[in-house]
Amino acid sequence: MKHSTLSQFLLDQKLSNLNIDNDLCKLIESLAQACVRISYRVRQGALGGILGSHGTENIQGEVQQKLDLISNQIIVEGTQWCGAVAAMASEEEEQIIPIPGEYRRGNYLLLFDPLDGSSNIDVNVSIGTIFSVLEKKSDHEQPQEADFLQSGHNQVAAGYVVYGPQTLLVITLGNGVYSFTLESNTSTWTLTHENIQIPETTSEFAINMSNMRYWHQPVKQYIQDCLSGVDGPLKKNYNMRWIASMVADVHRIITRGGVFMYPADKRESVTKGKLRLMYEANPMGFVIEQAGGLATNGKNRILDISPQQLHQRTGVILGSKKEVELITSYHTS
Ligand code: P6P
Repeated sequence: MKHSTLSQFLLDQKLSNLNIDNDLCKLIESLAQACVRISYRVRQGALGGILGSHGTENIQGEVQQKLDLISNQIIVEGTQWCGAVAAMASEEEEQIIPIPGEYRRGNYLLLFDPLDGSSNIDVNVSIGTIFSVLEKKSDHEQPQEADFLQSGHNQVAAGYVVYGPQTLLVITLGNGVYSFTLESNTSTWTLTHENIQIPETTSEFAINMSNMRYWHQPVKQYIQDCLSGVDGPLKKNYNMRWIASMVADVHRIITRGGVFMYPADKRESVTKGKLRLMYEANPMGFVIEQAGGLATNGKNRILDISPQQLHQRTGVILGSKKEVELITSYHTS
């Protein structure tokens, strides 16, 4: 594999795929450079005054960390000028974000969770940025929220950046999943993994076990069967991981297999799930499917969910194809 840069990769993708135009390449490149700046701020930690709470709440009623808002601003300011975006939507802002009048508007809608895993910021555990790109289908000069409410199978690009021991950009443009490693001294994204494929089977699940008393029966039964090990109905011993940063858990899964589960449960605030459909479940679902895995809400394909609200939540079960199929069988039997 020739170690090409993100720019060379995007040019190759554009030359080999008519659906990929200059504007999409410009959007991805400006977003990737914004994430270089986020990576720098993340690594500053206490030296950069970025730790701790901002003292405000987002639309979800969650306390916003300083780095949530810093990252949000970096992405907005880092992409609004590129001429490819019609409007944006962020986990951190209730309303859609228009493009200021001085910039050319393009036809792409950018949705993002600027910093996922905020509870891990102050304890130096991997966090990430998640992004999704749709095309504006209407002829609205100024996009409206309704323009964003498209099913995940309409995405033209999606991916994430994980700020961990390495800073990695993982992206799909609908033709496979590719990973780039940031060379921070030169701010260069270098292609280091191509056509990533998730192992179809696994013996590793990721779920927050402290919520067990709230789970519906299918999830409870599946986890109990996993814990029964080689003497139980699944006839193998399972391992468990839970990082509480979806980006880090998903990256482990596309690297070595596994399943990630944040199901809807009996808590009033989680009856529809905890994770957000438009800028967490949909982009991760696109990446997972492009890498040969499956992504459901327990019963239905995530990418086929028809969104009703910008910040709506969904249950998420995603990862190794055969294990997600097994978990689905617990929900449909
Ligand atoms: P819990 C982070 O806040 C997040 O949105 C995901 O990244 C993560 O998987 C999940 O929530 C963790 O939730 O309830 O275990 O803290």
